[in-house]
Amino acid sequence: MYQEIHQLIKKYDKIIIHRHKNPDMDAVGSQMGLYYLIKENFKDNEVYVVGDTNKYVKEPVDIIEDFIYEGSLVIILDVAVSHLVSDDRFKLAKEIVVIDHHQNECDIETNHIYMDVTYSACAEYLTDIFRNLNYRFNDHIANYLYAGIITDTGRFQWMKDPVKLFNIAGFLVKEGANPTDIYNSLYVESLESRQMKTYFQSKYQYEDGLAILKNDKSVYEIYDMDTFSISRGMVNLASGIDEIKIWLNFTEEKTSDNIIGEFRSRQIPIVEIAKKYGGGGHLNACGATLKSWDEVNLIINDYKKLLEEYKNGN
Ligand SMILES: [Mn+2]
Repeated sequence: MYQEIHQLIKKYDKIIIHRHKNPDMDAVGSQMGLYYLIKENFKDNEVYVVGDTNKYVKEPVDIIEDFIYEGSLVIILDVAVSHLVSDDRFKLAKEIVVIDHHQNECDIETNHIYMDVTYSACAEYLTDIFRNLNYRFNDHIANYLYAGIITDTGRFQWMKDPVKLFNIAGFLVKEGANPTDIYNSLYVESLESRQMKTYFQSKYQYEDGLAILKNDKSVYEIYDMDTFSISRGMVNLASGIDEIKIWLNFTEEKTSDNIIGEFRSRQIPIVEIAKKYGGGGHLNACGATLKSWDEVNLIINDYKKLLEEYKNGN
């Protein structure tokens, strides 16, 4: 079933791996995991990793010229919407493979689309594909893929198919992933970082089952951090509260007037509202880029209505 992917990797000696902008650990873990998988199994292939960087990107990405794309295979991971792909030169490739586990429609022009929402992480999907293809793994590959899985599942809290997921995670541990080391590198934080979270936690507003955090540009005067670390990094400070069914974090970008919205819920599907505002993601974890605080208030109202419907036994 995945032979086509293998044939493509075999056919092309030049492969460029893309993933989504503002990478999370699943995007980076998938990208680097696949990079080392191809390197481990096809020593002579030219393989590149490209994209924007942040704290999750621990190894340098490749800075490549346009001509490298000539006659190349591009593999796009953890995203299937073209404007969310980091580095839009993927269009210059000879052929494109998309591997993703999100809920979105794929608008990237290619016949090689692998989208399966029954995987909780792209890294889980990749592991399954290349395990089935009998590729050789090593501990470096396994650690990257395992890190993608534990971050996208919130340490095995949000699982689409637990039996499949634990099986695949177990496979990665057998191949050399070290969960304790990964946990320590991802979740032990500085005192400053913990104190900062306390600040954001205290700024959440709670009303009628909804938690709302709004960060305008003044936040950067208090904390000099990137937008993503606040939007994605702080949204789940409101998770795990019995009365709160949906939690929303809105953060004005440092370098534009756009407002990045991150939305989460425990049970209620919330992705349709994100899509209505041009965003997307998963059923219970999604986001959208809003143009103004007025638009933010519109989306908050939509989520209030959704909660009302839910309360009335929808
Ligand atoms: Mn993912």
